[in-house]
Amino acid sequence: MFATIALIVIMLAGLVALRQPSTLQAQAAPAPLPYLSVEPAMNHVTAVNETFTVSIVAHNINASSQLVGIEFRLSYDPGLLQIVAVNNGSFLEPFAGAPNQGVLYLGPSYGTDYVMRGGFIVPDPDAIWHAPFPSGNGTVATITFKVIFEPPAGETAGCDLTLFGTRLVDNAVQIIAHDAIKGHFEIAVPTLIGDLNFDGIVDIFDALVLANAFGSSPGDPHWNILADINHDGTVDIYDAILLANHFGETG
Ligand SMILES: [Ca+2]
Ligand SMILES: [Ca+2]
Repeated sequence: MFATIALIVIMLAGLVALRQPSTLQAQAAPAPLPYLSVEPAMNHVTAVNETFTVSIVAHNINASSQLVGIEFRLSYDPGLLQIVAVNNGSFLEPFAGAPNQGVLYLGPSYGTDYVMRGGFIVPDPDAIWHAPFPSGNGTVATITFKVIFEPPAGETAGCDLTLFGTRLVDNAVQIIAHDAIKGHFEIAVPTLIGDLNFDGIVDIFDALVLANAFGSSPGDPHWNILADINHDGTVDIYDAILLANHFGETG
């Protein structure tokens, strides 16, 4: 009998170990693990004082994990960006109805280079949480940044938008294992559309810059944000057409 129980414990321990992906695996294929991400991952602006909004999105939340609270910190470069708005996402709302008592949002609270935000489902008056528990994907919060720095012509500036100190908490106040995926921000101020090398004329050299980045998206080794002339996150024929339309122009 004891031996049987011991065997079952060992098997369960093995199963639990199997369910804990290594960090490397999590980075390569985050899909099976719950994760928070910054979306869109790439944020490109072309002028100072522009604003852009990112969503903090929860993914792969499993109802069986009985999640009741989410907290995150998002860091940025305060020399480049200023936060102008933090709004609630709706992810927890559908799971917070009676006899639960709604969602309580915490923050935003600001550090020198980050914002912190939390929210949790308020249990019933006896401190019991009731199903259904959160599942699937949804937006936890949206954060709007204003760009406060303009790089010199021909240069770009940018920073990561990094999630850290993230916590997914279950109804036993235990941390649910999860991953966090950062976003990025870049500003490049064009003086002449299609002048990708900033020499004052749109010519074959700019076309070569674009050709070198052709087919790329953010994260690809040959990605060049300048070549994405229409700012849709891919260097493709539409960018080439824009360049061609301005071919020969000077400024
Ligand atoms: Ca040029
Ligand atoms: Ca493009």
